[in-house]
Amino acid sequence: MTTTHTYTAKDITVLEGLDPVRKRPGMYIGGVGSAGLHHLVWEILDNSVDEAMNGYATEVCVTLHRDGTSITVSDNGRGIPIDKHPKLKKSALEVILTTLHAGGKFEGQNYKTSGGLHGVGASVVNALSKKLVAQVKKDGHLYEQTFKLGKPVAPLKKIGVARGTGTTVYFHPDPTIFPKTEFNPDTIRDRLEVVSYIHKGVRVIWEDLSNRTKEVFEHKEGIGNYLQKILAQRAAKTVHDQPFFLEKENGARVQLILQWTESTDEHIRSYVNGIPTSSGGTHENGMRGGVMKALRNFINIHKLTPRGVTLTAEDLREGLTGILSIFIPDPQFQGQTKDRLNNPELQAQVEAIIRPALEHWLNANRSMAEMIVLRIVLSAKAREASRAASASVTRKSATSRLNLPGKLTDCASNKKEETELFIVEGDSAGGSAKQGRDRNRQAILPLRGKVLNTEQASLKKVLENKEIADLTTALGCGIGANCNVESLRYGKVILLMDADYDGHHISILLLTFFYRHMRPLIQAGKVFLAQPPLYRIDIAKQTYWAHDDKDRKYILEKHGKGRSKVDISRFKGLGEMMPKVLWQTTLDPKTRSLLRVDIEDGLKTEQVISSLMGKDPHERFKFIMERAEDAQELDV
Ligand code: 1YM
Repeated sequence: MTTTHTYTAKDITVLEGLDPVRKRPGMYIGGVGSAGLHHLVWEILDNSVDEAMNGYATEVCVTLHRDGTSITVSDNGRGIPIDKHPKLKKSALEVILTTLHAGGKFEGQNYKTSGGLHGVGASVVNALSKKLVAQVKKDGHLYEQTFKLGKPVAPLKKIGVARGTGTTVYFHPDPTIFPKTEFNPDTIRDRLEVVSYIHKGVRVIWEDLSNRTKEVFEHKEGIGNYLQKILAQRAAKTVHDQPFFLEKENGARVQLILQWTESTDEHIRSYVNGIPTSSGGTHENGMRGGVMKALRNFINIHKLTPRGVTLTAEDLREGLTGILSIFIPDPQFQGQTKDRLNNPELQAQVEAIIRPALEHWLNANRSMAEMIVLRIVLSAKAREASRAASASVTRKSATSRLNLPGKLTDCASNKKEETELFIVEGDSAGGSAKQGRDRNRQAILPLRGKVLNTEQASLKKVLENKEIADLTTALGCGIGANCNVESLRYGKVILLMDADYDGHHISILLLTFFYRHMRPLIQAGKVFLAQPPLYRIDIAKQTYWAHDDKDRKYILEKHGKGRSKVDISRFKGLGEMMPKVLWQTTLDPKTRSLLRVDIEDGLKTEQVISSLMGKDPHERFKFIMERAEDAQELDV
């Protein structure tokens, strides 16, 4: 990986100045929203990490300053070159920071795996910063140069003596470019932690002066330590002693660790140049292909398939937990949040690395391989049993209205798109909703009591639960692998729960169910939350509705000041509300507001659901304690 090529100023290729970056920042950093702002940090961080990967730096340090809007990144590498460029009569450092696409690193001689969306480096950060200060320690001296909006304030100066070598870059993004210049400490912290797992042995120091916290990440075992952490978080029991580990370089640098567990889902985290690819992409497909082929081959050669069972790809992947990290020179990201890799050549390349390595490992570790095969066969058997059960639920719901649950009050319209199913809690809320609704377009399904926490139950148990079975029948779209949005019987599915903590709890249980077993409905934007009021506020002769305490405060401040007659009543539950009021405030499509349920960040959603709803109480406790400060008023 390390090359012996040494850099001199003449190696820099000069393309153009920085005006285009300030004119069209989105072209270089993807946008000027939060992702674009953080992209600046990743660009500078990448240079430090590259220096560490090339074997010249051992430590990378990131500091968020007290104002929360400026950052310092430093490393103890060789220091950005400072010799004078022969033609330009400027220091190499100045050329690197003031010219677009400048840098020996892009010429393919050195190892550069730019993690950026566009990999354009430090000059883009400089162009978009109100102020940037670069310091280099080299040959016993400390050098410094300051820039404003990408332009040098003065030439590079020797400002003192220094021990060791290294580079430090301080920058403050330009508020005329970025509407919001506050960095998110959690985003940076999480990224740094991942960097420390992917680059084993590099010490990554994170200092957040805005919250006065400091953390040091250093993992001798790299992604091996990362896997241990994920397994512990998910409280997943492993089915073989040692994980499969691979590290290889052939065009792409690939690191992979795999462990089959007793969990029922697959959990793969993948990264390209240290950037999480939550929606997968060609590298993940290549990995799955390689794993599938290696396993199938092993099973066939050793004649391990039991009679009467066919193994599907899902069986081979059930319970599989792992981390895939690759480094490639020119990543192409796709999707709204740019979290899917789209380089077509990667699929075959990754597959070709993983397949023979895994096959070899399976053959060399026969007892572990047999445990994995046993796990796969078990999954196939469980799948066949639960498919029979879920097919019967789906069949029942698909056949006709005759099988619909008795407590469903259906709507009259046959035009699916205009219809809505309201899921409410309890018969009394169901009664109000039934009377208040638009009979033609709105159907009501009351559920009784707390819904099963589907995160902690097997699919078989989920299917046996009466409330869930009724809901599945009413929706008609099937469940799990059989879920099909086309057969959903309504245009919208709306959760209508009391505006209190119990109501929120039931909403969360239902959302967990939709997320785990009917995710296509969420992905198709069919699931909504209604927003019933919690308070009625009468001021003079005017009535206002407040969804929560914040709303109430706002209304009182805006309309209640100086009024003598202010009357506030709190609804105990939807059942207490007059049907007409429920219609006006919550059901009437002309006046209500609905929240659409969306999966913004797949990985975060997965983490939150498994830690909050899963089996490990410690994770739940940690999550709550970390957010305890945010919870001001608890409704108990
Ligand atoms: C806080 C950010 O930029 N570190 C850094 C950058 C470079 C080097 C060392 C470096 C690279 C090479 C030779 C080489 C860069 N060099 C270039 C360019 N930290 C940070 N540390 N000597 C030093 O790749 O050959 C661009 S960045 F263009 F000079 F090669």
